[in-house]
Amino acid sequence: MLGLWGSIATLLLVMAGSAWAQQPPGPAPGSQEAGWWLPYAASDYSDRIDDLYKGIFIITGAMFFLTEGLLVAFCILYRRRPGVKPHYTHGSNAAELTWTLIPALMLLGIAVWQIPTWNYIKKPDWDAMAAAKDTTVVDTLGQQFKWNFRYPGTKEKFKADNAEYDINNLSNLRVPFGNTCLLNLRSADVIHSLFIPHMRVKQDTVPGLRQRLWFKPNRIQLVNLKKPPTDTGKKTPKGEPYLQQDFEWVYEPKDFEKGGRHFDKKIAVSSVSKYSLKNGVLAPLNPAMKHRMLHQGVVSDGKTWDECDWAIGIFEIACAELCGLGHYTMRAFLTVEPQAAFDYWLKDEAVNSSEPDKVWNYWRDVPKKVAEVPEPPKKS
Ligand SMILES: [Cu+2]
Repeated sequence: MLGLWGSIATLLLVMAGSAWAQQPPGPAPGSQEAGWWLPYAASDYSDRIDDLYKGIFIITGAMFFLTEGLLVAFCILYRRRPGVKPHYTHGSNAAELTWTLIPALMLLGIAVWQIPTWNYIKKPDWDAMAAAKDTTVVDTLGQQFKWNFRYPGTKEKFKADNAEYDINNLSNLRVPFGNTCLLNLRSADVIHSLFIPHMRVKQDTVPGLRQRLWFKPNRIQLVNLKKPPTDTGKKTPKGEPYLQQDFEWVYEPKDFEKGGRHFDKKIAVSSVSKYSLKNGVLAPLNPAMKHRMLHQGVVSDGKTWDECDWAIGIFEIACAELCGLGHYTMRAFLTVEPQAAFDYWLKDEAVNSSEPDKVWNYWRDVPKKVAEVPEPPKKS
């Protein structure tokens, strides 16, 4: 018994040691399919999160079956039998020590094993990241029951005099492919939690505090519009057939540039979701809509459904904190798109943006002292 526990603990310590030695983790090569009931992994560090998840799942799963198995086995082995006298025991210090120390060591092993990944994701040099050329900074404001996004500095960048303020985009987060996305995160009312499952990122946001999170998308989906969707045989909750659109992955931003594999494709870059793709990615398919199309590095507006051959898949953003009765409607979308399409969208929004939503009045620098918190406006 002791030998088994001992070898498990040793294994964990070895795992922890090797993880400790391999920091800092670089970009993961990326697997096509995450498996284990997980959605596709689509960001720089998502494979590392998955490795931790799977490792901890295996360890806790094995422990569950081991302990529950022993419990059932002992119930059967030492059940009441006629003529057999029970043996009374008043505890064993050796046994107590064993089953306390070994799980403690295992937990310690897991704790050490995850440190490099935690530091990589949670403790980057935030200022350097925000200042880097290939970083897109987005202000993100949680509100019952929607996510507001804003791109600071864009008014100045595009010299858009008619824009009242920086672009603010409700429920739609757009990021150029190949860029790091840094989100400044705040809440206007209650505790929310920004969750982007495919990026393997989740961060609570608390009123009065600023949180930051970052991710770097490392693949996007191109949805084939020319192939009709296939029927999976399953039903949606509404009882309709569950359809899936054919798609392929793109790993390199340069594939969309001149000479790249997808340079000549006619790609719809703005649309809405209709069918769900495999593993929860949403396919932007609405024939009635006019699309913005990227073709040979040039974006053109108002294309019809038939003119586009491909479309960009959309990732879902959710709130992972039960934040009120409308919590389940607190949903937004992440579009990772080629740089040219993103630039076009950003400029268009900067020039044509409307008044910012009043909720942005809540956005202010975190006061250093409690006394500096402004008084709420008095109700007359
Ligand atoms: Cu919420």
